[in-house]
Amino acid sequence: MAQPGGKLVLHVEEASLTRDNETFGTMDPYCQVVYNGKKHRSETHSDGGKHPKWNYRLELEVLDVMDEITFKVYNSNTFEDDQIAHTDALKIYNLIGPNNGMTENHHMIYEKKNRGTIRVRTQYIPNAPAEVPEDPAAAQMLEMQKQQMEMQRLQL
Ligand SMILES: [Ca+2]
Repeated sequence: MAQPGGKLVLHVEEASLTRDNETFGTMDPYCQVVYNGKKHRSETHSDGGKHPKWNYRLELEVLDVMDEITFKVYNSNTFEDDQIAHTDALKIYNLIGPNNGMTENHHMIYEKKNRGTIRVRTQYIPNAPAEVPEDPAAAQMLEMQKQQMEMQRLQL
């Protein structure tokens, strides 16, 4: 059976990083969320350093909970934004768990090494399955049965 999809509410709360790619001063991290080829980005936490907080809220229309989503953290620079770390491609299912929502720290990596974690809170609202179209013939049959029962009741 096809998944009906749903709405995913993401809160990218914060990260705890073990990698610092800023030569001078303190990193200004932001988070980029990549889902189905689309990129979404949080505000930049200026001087967030290795412990940026965003509380970035994002709503996504999910087609299938087996779809993949990736979180990437960049250092906002004057000339070119440098990636600090990223998660593996996670399935939406891994973010929401069995109860349609949870809070979890997901591992971040860079060049195959662990570089900390990113904390994501989720709520998932599955779409209702498509309504079965009402069958006019069945409705008419039910109405006739009701009328027959009513007539029988009156005859008793
Ligand atoms: Ca800075």
